Amino acid sequence: MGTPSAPAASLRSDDIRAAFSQAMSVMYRAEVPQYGTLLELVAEVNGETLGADPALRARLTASDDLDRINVERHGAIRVGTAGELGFIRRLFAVMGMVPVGYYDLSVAGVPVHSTAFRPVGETALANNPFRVFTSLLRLELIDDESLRREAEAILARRRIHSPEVLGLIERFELNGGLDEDEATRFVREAVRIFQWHSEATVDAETYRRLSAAHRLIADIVAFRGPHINHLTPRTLDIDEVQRRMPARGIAAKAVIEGPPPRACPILLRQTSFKALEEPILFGSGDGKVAGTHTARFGEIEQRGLALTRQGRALYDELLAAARRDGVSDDGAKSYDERLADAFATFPDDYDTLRLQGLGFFKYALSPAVRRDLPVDAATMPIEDLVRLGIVEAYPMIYEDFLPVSAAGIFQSNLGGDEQRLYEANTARAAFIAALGAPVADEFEIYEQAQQTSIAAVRAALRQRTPAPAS
Ligand code: OOG
Ligand code: NI
Repeated sequence: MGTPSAPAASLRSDDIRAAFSQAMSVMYRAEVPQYGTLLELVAEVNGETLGADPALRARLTASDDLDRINVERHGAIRVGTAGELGFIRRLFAVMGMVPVGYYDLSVAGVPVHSTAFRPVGETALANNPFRVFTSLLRLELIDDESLRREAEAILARRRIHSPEVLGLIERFELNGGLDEDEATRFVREAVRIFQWHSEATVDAETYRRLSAAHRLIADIVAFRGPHINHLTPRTLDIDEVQRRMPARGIAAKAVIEGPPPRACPILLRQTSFKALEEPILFGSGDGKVAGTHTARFGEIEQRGLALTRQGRALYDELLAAARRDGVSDDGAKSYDERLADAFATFPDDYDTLRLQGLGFFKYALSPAVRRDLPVDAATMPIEDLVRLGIVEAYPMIYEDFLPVSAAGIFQSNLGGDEQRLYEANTARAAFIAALGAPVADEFEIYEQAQQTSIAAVRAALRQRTPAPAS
């Protein structure tokens, strides 16, 4: 095979991803107007937060994070079959989004396992960090064998994409790019895959049985495609947005998932508004019956420092301690109080977080770096350079998701305490086979970005210091 060459006016994957993210947002805003209200509220609070905190603004500017915040969001979809997941991987690859991480949600009573498709490179993330939390239904967790067979047969009959979008993916795979016209058509067809269908593909009785097995199963199996079930803008102050939601007529979930509020935010905090009950039609032809389906919602997130494995282990341990008695507010202390108590021992200043190896940082020459550097600057330990003010350390933003939080988000939108007990077997190998590619390890991605920034600092220092005499 010859060397593939991109078309003359090739659009970069980053641009296609940005256009797709924007088009999804426009579509979802039209489908779920409360999401639009949420966007307005988030923009308002972000503006106020930046205005009141010049240090935050400076830090976000220095780490390339400021520009992306207003366009930043994630979405979530749920697919039914291995073939659909493999297709979705190829679709997202066109937009520079690759699978990162494996989330087994069966341990939390949700019959899916998931990954996050997202950009990985530093420039790509700065350009547009759009991510999609993607779940695959685990039909093998349906006990009732005849229902399982039926669900399989229903899913086998559907095709979630148009021939046109498949053709464009193949073109991209062959040429390594799409021209402008192709990219426009690609975005249009890609968005269509995730649109809402108000007509179920099954009759009311089948829907009821699927739903009785698990409401998520009905949401995935009973429709023509994997509708986007939420989009999530990024806020700089999730507590404030949460406080202002009721005044805008938004019913927020009771508890914010993730770590407690902190001076130095870590990982990810999330909350959502309750899913809407939407009218749908069951059956076909003359026999259509009206009903409702509850699946789609809005969510907000606040992102903080990416933690190392060690930092993450500490997070998991403290979260488990806070949740030992559940997340309800009854008892002597509210959940928020128990959470704050549990996290009191988690260092809350960037220097300590860095010196104890709990978080990932990006290093850069200090803007105020002087000319008279120590001769051995290029080989000094990075911490010495930070201490001398030659190098600055910027917290790296967490780009991924949290399984316990994700389970909480799923549950809050299924209504009540929709939980089944599933065996905690890991189906990771099956997931990767369905995906047709390995999932990247999030910790390795952050580690590598940190190392790259250190290498760049050393290279810059070598240029500024005379070569040691030999
Ligand atoms: C995905 C829920 C997980 C998050 O932000 O943790 C999620 C879903 O409901 O399909 O989106
Ligand atoms: Ni989400």
